[in-house]
Amino acid sequence: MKSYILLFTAAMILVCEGRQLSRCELVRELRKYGFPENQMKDWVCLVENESSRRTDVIGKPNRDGSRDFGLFQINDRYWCSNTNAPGKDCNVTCKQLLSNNIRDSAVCAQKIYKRHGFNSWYGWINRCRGKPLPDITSC
Ligand SMILES: *[C@@H]1O[C@H](CO)[C@@H](O)[C@H](O)[C@H]1NC(C)=O
Ligand SMILES: CC(=O)N[C@H]1CO[C@H](CO)[C@@H](O)[C@@H]1O
Repeated sequence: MKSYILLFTAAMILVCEGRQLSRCELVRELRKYGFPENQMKDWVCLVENESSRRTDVIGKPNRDGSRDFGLFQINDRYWCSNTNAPGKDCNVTCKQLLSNNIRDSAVCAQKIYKRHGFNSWYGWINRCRGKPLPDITSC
């Protein structure tokens, strides 16, 4: 019983460590890392649908067994390394992409965008492309 309580406590601490940004906090963070204003609503929509603006989300395994990490749900097949050493195309560990400091995630997302555009993200294709985008006028 005791060990269950310990496990539960540990799990809660892990759950609570992550941070859910408000929509305007997200906009502020994205501005800080130089995301262009004319793409802002698309990025907000993308992040809302990929991670609900939570920094610490690890997605369910994809069909090919790969997983998606963090705010932008970045894939470990090509972009981040699941070892302790930074690697793959963004030269980061996947764990770094779960940090409350979104710097590494932001830089990596911009790299992905540069290469493939928003079409890299199913969350964007399915829920944002050609659809009404989130209102950020008050941010
Ligand atoms: C990857 O990042 C590490 C530091 O995290 C750095 O030492 C290394 O030079 C980088 N490698 C490349 C190819 O940029
Ligand atoms: C699941 C999810 O987060 N869906 C969101 C996708 O984006 C639209 C527009 O911002 C939201 O309204 C949905 O809630």
